[in-house]
Amino acid sequence: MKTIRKVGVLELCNNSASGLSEQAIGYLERKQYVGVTPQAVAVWCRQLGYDTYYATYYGSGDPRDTLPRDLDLVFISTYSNAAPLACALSKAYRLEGTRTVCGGPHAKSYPRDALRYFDLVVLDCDKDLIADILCDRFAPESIVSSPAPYAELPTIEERLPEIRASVFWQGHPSAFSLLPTLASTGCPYACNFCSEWNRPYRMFSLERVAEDLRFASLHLPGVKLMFYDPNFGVRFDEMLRVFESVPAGRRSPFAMQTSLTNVRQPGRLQRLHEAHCVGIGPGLESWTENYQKVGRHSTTAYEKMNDAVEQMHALHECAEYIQVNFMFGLDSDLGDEPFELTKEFLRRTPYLYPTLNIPVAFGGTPLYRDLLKEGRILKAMPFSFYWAPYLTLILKNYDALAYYRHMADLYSLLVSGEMERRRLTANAPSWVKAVNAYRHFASSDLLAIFRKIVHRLETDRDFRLFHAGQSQILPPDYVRVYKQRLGRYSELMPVEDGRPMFEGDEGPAVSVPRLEPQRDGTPHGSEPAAACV
Ligand code: B12
Ligand code: SF4
Repeated sequence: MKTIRKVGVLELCNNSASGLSEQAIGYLERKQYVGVTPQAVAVWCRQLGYDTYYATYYGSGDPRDTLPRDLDLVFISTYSNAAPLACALSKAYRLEGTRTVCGGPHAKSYPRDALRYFDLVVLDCDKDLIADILCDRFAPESIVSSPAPYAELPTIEERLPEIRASVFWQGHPSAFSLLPTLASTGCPYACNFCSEWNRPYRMFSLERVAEDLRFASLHLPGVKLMFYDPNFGVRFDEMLRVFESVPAGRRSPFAMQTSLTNVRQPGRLQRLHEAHCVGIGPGLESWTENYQKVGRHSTTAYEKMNDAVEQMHALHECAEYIQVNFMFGLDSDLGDEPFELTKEFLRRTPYLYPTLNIPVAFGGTPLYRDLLKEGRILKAMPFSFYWAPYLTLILKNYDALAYYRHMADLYSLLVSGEMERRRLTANAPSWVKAVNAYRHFASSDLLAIFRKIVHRLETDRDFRLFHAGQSQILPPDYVRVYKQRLGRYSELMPVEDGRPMFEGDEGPAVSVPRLEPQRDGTPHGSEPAAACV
């Protein structure tokens, strides 16, 4: 086997974008969808002495043109919605003799599916695991994992070349650049749809977080930090003290997602404000499901909505940007109520822009296990459709037509002149209004697709049968979208190959044990590349 010297790390932040509007969305939004782990992998490869290339792909051109062609090994990181494209790229690389490794959310959710097309699939990783991969210490076609997620992320300073190459514009930050970072992994809650449901909360070393904050404040003043922690501020006081260690006036603006339980206690929002928090993503998810993370038990859905409005008003006092996530079509949702309550919520909180999600049962979650058992996952639907506006499940209380009519109706309100006027006149800074105006444009695109799907469901029996789980034939409209998403790689990954593999894939059950440490006892990860030879 050829010794590995030249290594690529490619993160797919998008599928192939077709048409101007999709390309604009790729450039304005998906460019920002950059993960921290691919950056960490690139830093570790470099530190280990490999000739390392890192790139992100957000929709335009050929993803392989972002990296040199003569790589010995390429890591491809992907979400499930770009998995068919990732698999096609892996096929193309393998044809040219480049070894391929799949990592990221898709690899964790559906490792066996990914293994059909990659040489190795990674669940959790750390620097030692990456060193082992590069030294060829695993048998081909293995699913591999570190014992736990890495305990330290390379610092912002160490990741600066990757940060410049991804979220900056021509190497410089723009007003919209969000610098991705992380201060913890895992979460104490167990929401049934979430990949973190069984991963214990672990905070990174606070000294390293402090070092990052100091570096950003000195060398990247004013650049917004985006904390990717699944649930930021679980140990609120300890975390906030680190932010407060940077003198007021020099603190970098930051955004994060957190559960409402973390910010309900008196004084916490004020502290966040003073720490220079400018964006909060509180997970509300549902009016009908009582997720523990919301922290307050309301007896009726209406009461919960009222309480949420009050919470949003309080958050608005603290942070300029609020992004609230909802999910519609959970088993607890029934009839018009969830949609009507959301409309009222939106009218009463015009300063925020919501994300209105369609539930997806990702591999490894309790939701996936239950719906797979009940035969409620559309098995012929390729992973390219694992993202709004597509429905990959059979819902309990809505047929597809009723559901899509509700979603189209909700989106009509979201992009209506009435809501646009309210957002423009709401008390919010101009950068927030600009982001919301962009999101208005992207939502209008989604609304057009919702309406097309409603029309198909009304007029095409085969389409209805497919969504009811009574036909396994992917409708021609979806075949077309699938091919568009693969762009020039569609022939390498025909639609039959894009059919997901589910059976026996209930979670990351397979984990190949690490090979023995090196004979001299030195830990993996500390040696330069030449040590592998
Ligand atoms: C931060 C975050 C985002 C951010 C940043 C995205 C990014 N590129 O990282 C933003 C807001 C942009 C985002 C967007 C979306 N997200 Co998101 N996001 C998360 C979140 C909360 C944390 C991810 C994280 O950084 N964790 C910390 C790291 C250390 O852990 P980790 O990701 O598990 O990574 C470990 C391993 O997977 C592995 N690894 C990870 N990457 C790589 C790469 C390589 C090369 C290797 C070798 C290993 C490796 O090593 C890590 C340590 O062990 C997770 C949910 C969660 N609660 O964790 C969802 C999650 C990843 N998101 C999810 C989804 C669905 C989305 C969206 C589609 C949502 C939407 N409806 O818009 C978009 C799609 C974005 C895209 N690129 O296509 C799903 C993904 C499921 C899937 N199989 O695809 C998750 C799991 C949430 C869920 N439903 O459970 N997201
Ligand atoms: S609170 Fe958030 S991160 Fe934690 S399990 Fe629920 S959805 Fe996942």
